[in-house]
Amino acid sequence: MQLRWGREAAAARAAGLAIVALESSVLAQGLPIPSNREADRRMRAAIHAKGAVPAVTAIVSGDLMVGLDGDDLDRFLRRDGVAKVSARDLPLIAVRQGDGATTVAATLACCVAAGLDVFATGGIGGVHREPAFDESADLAELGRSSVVVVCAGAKSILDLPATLERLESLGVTVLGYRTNEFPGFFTSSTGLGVSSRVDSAAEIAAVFTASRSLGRPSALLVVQPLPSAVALDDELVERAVQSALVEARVAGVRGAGLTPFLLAAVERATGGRSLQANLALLEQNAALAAEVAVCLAASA
Ligand code: PSU
Ligand code: MN
Repeated sequence: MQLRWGREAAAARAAGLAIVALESSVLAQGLPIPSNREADRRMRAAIHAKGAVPAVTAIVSGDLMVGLDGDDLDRFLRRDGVAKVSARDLPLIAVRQGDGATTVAATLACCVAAGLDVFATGGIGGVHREPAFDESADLAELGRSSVVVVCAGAKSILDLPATLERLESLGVTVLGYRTNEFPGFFTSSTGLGVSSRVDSAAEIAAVFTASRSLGRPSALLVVQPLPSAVALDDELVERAVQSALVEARVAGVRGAGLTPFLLAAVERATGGRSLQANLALLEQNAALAAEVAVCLAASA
C-alpha cells in the first residue's frame, strides 16, 4: 500500500502548516446525496478559516490517499463503487486495489501511518444497543492511536453508557469542550460525564502534548455539543431510534451495514432537521480541530 498526498495536503506538510484529517465514510455512506457535498465544503471552509488545511483520508485504487480531491473526491461523493472500510479492511483493499471510504477506525490508522495528529468527525461508533456484542472497531482503534479526535459524542442509536465504559477501559481520555457532559450527537445533554472539561483549544493541545510525552498510545477524544440552535428534541430522537432499531431487527441487518442502516432510518424519521444538525456539528467540529492543530503546529 502506497501513501499518496493530495496537492494541498502535500504543500501544507512541506510548509509545516497545521493539517486536520477528515474521514470519508461520513461522505460516502453516512450522509445522503447531495448533503454529503455540502458537508465536505463546509468542513473544508471551516478549517481554512482557522488557518489550517483539510485532508480527507480514503483508499484510492488501493493507495492510502491523504487529501482526497478532484475527480477522486467526486467519485466518493457520488458513491461510485466505494466500499465502507474499517481498519481491518485496509490490507485487503490495498491488495485488491479497490476504492474505500474510511470510517473513524480506518481514518485513525491512516493518521498514524501518515503522521497526522488531529482528526475531526461527526460522531464515533460505539457499543450497539442491540446486538450488544456489536462494538464498533472505532473504540479499539481509539485505544491505540495517539491522535486528537474532535466529535459531537456518539449517536443515541448506540448504548452510550456502555460506550463510555469501554472508552474508559481502553484508556481513552474524554475531554468535554465547554461542557461537563458527553453529548449525544443530536442532543447536547445525556446525563453522562466526561473525564474533564476544557475551555480552550490551547488546553486541548497541552493535554495532547502531555499524553505524547508520557508515551500514551491512545487517542484524546474531545467532545463538543452541537450548536444549540440546531439541537433536536430528546423524545423525538429517542422515538426515531426506537423505530430504527425495530426496522433493523425486522430486516435482519448485521455487521458493517448496521450503522449506515440505523443512520438512514433515524434520518428519515426526524426529517430534514437531523440533517441540518449533522451538517452544523461537522462544521463546528472541523473548526475546533483546526484551532487545536494550529496550536500544536505553533509549539512544534
Ligand atoms: N456515526 C455517525 N455518522 C457516521 C458514522 C457513525 O453519526 O457517519 C460512521 C463513521 O464512519 C464511524 C462508522 O466510524 O460509522 C462506524 O461504523 P461501525 O459501527 O460499523 O463501526
Ligand atoms: Mn459493528
